[in-house]
Amino acid sequence: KDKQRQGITIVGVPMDLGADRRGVDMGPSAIRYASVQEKLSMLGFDVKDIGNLQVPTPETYDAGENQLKYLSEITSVSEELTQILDDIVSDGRFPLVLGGDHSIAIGTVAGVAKRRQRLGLIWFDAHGDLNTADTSPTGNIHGMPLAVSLGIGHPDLVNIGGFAPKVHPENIVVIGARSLDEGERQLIRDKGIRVFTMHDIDRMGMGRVIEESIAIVTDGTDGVHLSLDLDGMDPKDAPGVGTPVPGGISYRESHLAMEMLSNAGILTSAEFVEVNPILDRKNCTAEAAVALIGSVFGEKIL
Ligand code: 5AB
Ligand code: MN
Ligand code: MN
Ligand code: MN
Repeated sequence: KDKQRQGITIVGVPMDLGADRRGVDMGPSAIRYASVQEKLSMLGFDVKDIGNLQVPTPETYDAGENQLKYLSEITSVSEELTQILDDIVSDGRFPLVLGGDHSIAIGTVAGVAKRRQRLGLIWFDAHGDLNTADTSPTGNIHGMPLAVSLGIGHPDLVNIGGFAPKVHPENIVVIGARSLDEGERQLIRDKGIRVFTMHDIDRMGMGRVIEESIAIVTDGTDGVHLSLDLDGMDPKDAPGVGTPVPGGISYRESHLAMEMLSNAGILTSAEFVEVNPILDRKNCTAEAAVALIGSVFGEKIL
């Protein structure tokens, strides 16, 4: 297939019900303002932006149960997102989802997994996002989407799209982890999930981390989704995130990762989440996101 002619469909999900801090709902606007569509058109792709999903505003709803805040609202947005993603995939186009907090991955992953035998999943993040209502220190659903995709968590979330699980532990990698809760550590051990922590990245170098990651996510799979939480990057380079953790992936390391994934030609969908313009410096986090998106889609230095 001629990669340069592939269609990309952009969809924004201005979701902030899954996180404690307002502002991440403006992420899709900030990423658009940083010229994502222009960048992709320049690279030769047929780009279509279908706009934003309608997401309820937290002030108009009760958060509900403390350990699963906004469960019913997040469930209905996720169902809708699943359908939209399934349609984009069915049209033969590459879905590019702009967040929004990371709870949107529940719907994205469900939608891209729907018509696949087996999905590979790259989770680029400072966090594991492997909590459940029982282990979460906050009750925020953006800390749970990877667990949910594995079929672990509240049944309303786990069964979105009408099937579960969406991914198998053998085909998942987490890259950039440096803030894990005790329940998440337990789950990583129990399921044998390959987590490349910052320690591993320091020791191995990002090059080897991505080589090993590619082997894991392509082993027996028929598609690979990239779920990239901007807080995986170091807060010096990406300060506009709700849950910054020092000691992260550098600007260049993150680009190397995207460039290697692009060269391998394995990605079939991607999402960029957790950009919070309120906490940002001159939109530099959204600009970093767009630069990374460029690399994902084959932008080269030379
Ligand atoms: B993010 C924390 N583990 O569960 C929790 O930004 C943080 O999508 C979750 O990675 C961070 O609340 C979620 C403490
Ligand atoms: Mn995350
Ligand atoms: Mn995170
Ligand atoms: Mn976050």
